Amino acid sequence: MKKIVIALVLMLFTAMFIATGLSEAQPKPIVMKLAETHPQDYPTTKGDYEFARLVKERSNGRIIIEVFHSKQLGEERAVIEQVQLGAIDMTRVSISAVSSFVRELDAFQLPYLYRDANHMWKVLNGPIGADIFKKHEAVNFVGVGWFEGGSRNFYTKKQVKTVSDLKGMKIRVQQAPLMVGMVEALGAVATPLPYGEVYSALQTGVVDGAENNWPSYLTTSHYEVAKYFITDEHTRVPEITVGSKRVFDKLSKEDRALILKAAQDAVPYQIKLWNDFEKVAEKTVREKGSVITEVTPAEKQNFMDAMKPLYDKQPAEILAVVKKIRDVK
Ligand code: GTR
Repeated sequence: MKKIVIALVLMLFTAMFIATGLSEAQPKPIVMKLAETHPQDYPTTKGDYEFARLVKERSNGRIIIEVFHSKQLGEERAVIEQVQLGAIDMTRVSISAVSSFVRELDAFQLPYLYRDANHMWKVLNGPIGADIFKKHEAVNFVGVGWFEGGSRNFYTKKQVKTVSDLKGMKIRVQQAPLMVGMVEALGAVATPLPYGEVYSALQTGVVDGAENNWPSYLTTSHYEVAKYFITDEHTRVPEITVGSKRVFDKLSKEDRALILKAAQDAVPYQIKLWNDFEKVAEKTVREKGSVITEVTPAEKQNFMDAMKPLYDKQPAEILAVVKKIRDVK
């Protein structure tokens, strides 16, 4: 009996020894955390998962991207600060949120800038997009990839039919100086707030309205507390994935290239999901009782005219990029 026990113990030790040897032979995977504000089934989150899938597949499981959706790692601004420090590896956010850190991004989010989504994608995928990614490095970020974010519209507790109806209204904006300026140009009172605080701010009347795309208007349930939506389409704000330069600098050149290419290759899938969900979101909020004011071309022109002074306030460097963007045909 004693001999059997000794033999078993010896076998156990041998097995443990072999297992340790094996795990030493196989290097631990590189695990990267990616923070996302939206829920698990939102088009940007699904785009994050596709990006992660491509990275895992192409690196044969050596690089794992873990997606933390639904603000599990915090609100966008706080998360971006953590990415800058290297405590979080990557985040998918709106460029508005990053624009307080990379001011040159203002050139990409001015109202009525792009002719349409195709124009925006040509800009982002071309040299102007590559250039702004490079600018991120000066403040310890890496521009990883772009995603589609549609266009943004105002929605309010009281019906807005014309741009002048917005005068004096308290409107929630993202925590970005340009967005504050944009709403102020309309004679409204800009209230910058984190995304997660907007529902209760609308509900309690801290703000009279907000602005966003159809998918966000639905998934945040803002339509429950601000049922008037006007299709003014004032901005087209790209979504971006930013990485931490501190983290990316530790990767090999090959791994870095693999990650950036995977981010790019996840885009067509995300755009398709976006376009489909945008329609579903619009239909759903209409069914739930939102009152949609379609702007006439003449009224849209009034919105454009009201926001023009914002361009005049931009520094020359921003206006130079705006010109380049407009020249992209
Ligand atoms: C959404 C965007 C989010 C967040 C949000 C906001 O459209 O996808 O990343 O920036 O807007 O308004 O805060």
